[in-house]
Amino acid sequence: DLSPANSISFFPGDMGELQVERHVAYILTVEKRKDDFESVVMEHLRLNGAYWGLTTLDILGKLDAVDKDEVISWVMQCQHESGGFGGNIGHDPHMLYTLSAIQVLALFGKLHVLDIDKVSSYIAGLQNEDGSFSGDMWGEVDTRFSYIAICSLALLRQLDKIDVGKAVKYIVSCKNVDGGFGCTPGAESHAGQIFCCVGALAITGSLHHVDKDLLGWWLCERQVKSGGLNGRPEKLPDVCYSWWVLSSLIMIDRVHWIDKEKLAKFILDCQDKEKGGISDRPDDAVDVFHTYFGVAGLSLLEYPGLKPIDPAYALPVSVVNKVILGK
Ligand code: GRG
Ligand code: ZN
Repeated sequence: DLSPANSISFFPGDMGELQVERHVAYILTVEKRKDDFESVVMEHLRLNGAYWGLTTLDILGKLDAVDKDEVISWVMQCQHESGGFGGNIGHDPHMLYTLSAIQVLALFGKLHVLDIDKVSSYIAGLQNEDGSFSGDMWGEVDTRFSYIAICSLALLRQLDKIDVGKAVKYIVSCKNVDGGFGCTPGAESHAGQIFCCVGALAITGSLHHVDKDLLGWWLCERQVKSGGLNGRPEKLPDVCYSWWVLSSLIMIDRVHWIDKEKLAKFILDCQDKEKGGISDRPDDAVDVFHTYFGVAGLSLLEYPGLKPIDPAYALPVSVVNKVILGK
């Protein structure tokens, strides 16, 4: 409920406001810069960066500030003949960038420019005998790639191209006694992998495999004194877990187990109030990645004025409704 009365009681004025205009300006300069430090470091994963930046702009209601045709033409140039996408023009294809490409095209309502059959065959071709997915032709297996395959194919309406039953079975085999999930069977629970596994199970209608109370307990214990969330026990809080942990709590219906107001304050404290952008912790350097997770986290917390984001697809609810439900 975004009605003013509700918002005011939930986000008192002394909390420090979200610097919408400054974050928009920050993202637009990062998108344009070609040769400074952050851009050089990000070169190989620019398609990921484009997804983070553009989704943030959309949540802030400012997607029309970018040249849509220019972005789409660049995205399509990142596609490899195999059907998968690389992080930039001429780079090798990988699941990570293939999802980003699909998400960016979905943001602009342009999924139809894709050869759907070719892209979905690339993704389906990376499913292994045990139901798991590799990230690319070199074979690294991780539940991140299970999520990416399932999310991508659901957005393309091509889930029937893979063995969903086996994919779910593999994810469930990565569940631990603490209720969480790791990157492979037996690997330690980590909030990032939990998002991937819970997201994939949510999209495939398989959340009954999750012990919601047990996992909800583990996830809400991620909140530390400052209000921020960490990704594992004994670790420092970081704004990105406002996405990984919070989205998971929402998907399993346990978000009321954390202090939402304290978390919102932690995120707002990580803003660079002069230059724009959000960092991992208060007073650290900002980057697009944490700007996305901060704004997306506030959207999940129903911060006033932000478009709601879907916790499973990591896209605005309006985009998911159009693509998945045709509304
Ligand atoms: C569409 C949102 C979206 C995601 C696509 C790539 C992917 C799917 C998910 C990545 C999930 C993941 C593993 C996130 C964790 C990232 C992270 C902050 C790793 C750092 O881990 P550590 O252990 O840091 O180095 P800590 O915080 O534990 O000190
Ligand atoms: Zn982080």
